[in-house]
Amino acid sequence: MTTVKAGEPTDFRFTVTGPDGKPVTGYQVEHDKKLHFIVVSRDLASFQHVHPDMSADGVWSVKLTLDDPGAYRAFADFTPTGGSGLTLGADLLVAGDYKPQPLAQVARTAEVDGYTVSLAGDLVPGQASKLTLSVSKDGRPVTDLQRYLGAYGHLVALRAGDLAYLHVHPEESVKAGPEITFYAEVPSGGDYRLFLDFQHDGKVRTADFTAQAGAGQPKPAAEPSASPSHDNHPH
Ligand SMILES: [Cu+2]
Repeated sequence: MTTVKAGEPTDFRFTVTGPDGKPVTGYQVEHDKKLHFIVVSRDLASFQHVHPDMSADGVWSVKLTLDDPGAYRAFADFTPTGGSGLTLGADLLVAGDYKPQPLAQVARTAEVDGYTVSLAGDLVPGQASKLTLSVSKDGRPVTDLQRYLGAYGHLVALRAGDLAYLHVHPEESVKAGPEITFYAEVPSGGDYRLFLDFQHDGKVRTADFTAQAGAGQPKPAAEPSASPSHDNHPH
């Protein structure tokens, strides 16, 4: 268990230990990076997606500031060279007066920095569910999204309650918006938090949603299950 001081930049360091008991130093690049590091508060109100640097001996480090007291969960999402994708988690604690936020209500739109992002599609337990996020600003579709980490958007999905980390696969697109399409596989019904990173005008922004899986009508079995051309890589 790691403790961090509220509001102070911390040089956060960690290693990934391999089956041989030694720090892993070989990683495959996925979405432009060898390792993606996600930090969320346990109440799923705050979210950070950062990219630590690794030294030759396999020690990762990243400047991290956790603004508010409370419990946080960090996820390292990576693929060791020659292996398959892994997500490892660790708890971080920030001492102080903790005011947990209630889970945001289920919503189809999110506002961030003057952008409106709308969500189409439903999470369906046990199958790849197509989610389309559309970005607009001042009522106009944004059609000049910028590539960030090799794609026009990155989506992280976490299950409320146990913070299960879900792998979401982007659909390859040559169109720079307004729509960004993903396939998310949720294992169960219930509430999920979705965090979309997208870049426009040189800045990365995060739009967040609460979505409920299994809330709509069950899909008829006859519906063709399109096999998306997704890869097996995380988010
Ligand atoms: Cu990343």
